[in-house]
Amino acid sequence: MALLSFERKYRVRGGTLVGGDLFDFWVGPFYVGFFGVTAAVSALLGTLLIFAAAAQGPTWNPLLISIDPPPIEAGLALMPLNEGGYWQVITVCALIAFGSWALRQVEIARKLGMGLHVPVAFSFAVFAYFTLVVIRPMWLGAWGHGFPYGIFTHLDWVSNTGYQYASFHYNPLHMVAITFFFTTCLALALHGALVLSAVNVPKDEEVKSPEYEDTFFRDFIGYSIGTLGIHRLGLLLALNAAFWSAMCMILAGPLYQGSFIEWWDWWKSIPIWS
Ligand code: UQ2
Repeated sequence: MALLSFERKYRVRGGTLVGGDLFDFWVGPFYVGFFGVTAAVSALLGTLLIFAAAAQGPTWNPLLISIDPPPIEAGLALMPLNEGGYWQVITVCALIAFGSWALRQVEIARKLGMGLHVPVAFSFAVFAYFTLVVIRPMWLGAWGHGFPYGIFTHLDWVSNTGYQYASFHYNPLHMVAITFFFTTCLALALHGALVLSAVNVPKDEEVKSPEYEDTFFRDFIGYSIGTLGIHRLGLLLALNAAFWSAMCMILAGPLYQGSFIEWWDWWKSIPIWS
């Protein structure tokens, strides 16, 4: 791929965390870096292990393939490949790949003198995955509490894990997480619509300036959060959605084992109501 004219200015040396100049180069449009190498190797190895594990199973139907964690009885032991070991090494590969991906983002941000918002944001997603497959299983004392790597089987896991606590929609932190997801959608819908309404103008017509965007919302609800503010809000909402998703799974199991419907009994029985 040809170097775009403006790319020369941005393809600058340095900013690496590891390896100095050794991996400081591009392959086509992609920056490599030390963590590009570790990401590629761990992603490739993890994918090959998924195929190897699938080959041990009874089906190649993509919907039915499942790579299961060890049985609960195995506790936190390292297991032979066919007894949950594949799941364990695939999980390690995934975490190395995700961690490398985040650190590669850090290197690119440093190279360009930008903030670390992207790697920080991505890390919240990795943290949510880490919570499900490492923190919660270790806290509960068995790798078997991790979710299986399969299309239908991970859905079964979500369903079964939910019903284990009677009704997961009564999990208060699940409520918080969902509220952040919904508000994220509201904010992105508002933002996308507002920007398009100002910028996606008919041919030969001049685009509207940000003052128009501000004015729309001042006319509409008496308040505009501003062009920078909406992005701060969006990031805050999205990070909270991921964070409270992880927290609701730490609540369910490690911190609370009963029914989430009954969890609310304290609220129904506080003296204010009687
Ligand atoms: C805004 C603004 C933008 C926006 C949006 C708003 C000019 C282009 C969408 C309006 C957003 C508000 C009032 C906050 C809504 C609050 C929640 C919790 C959804 O003012 O500045 O920039 O895109």
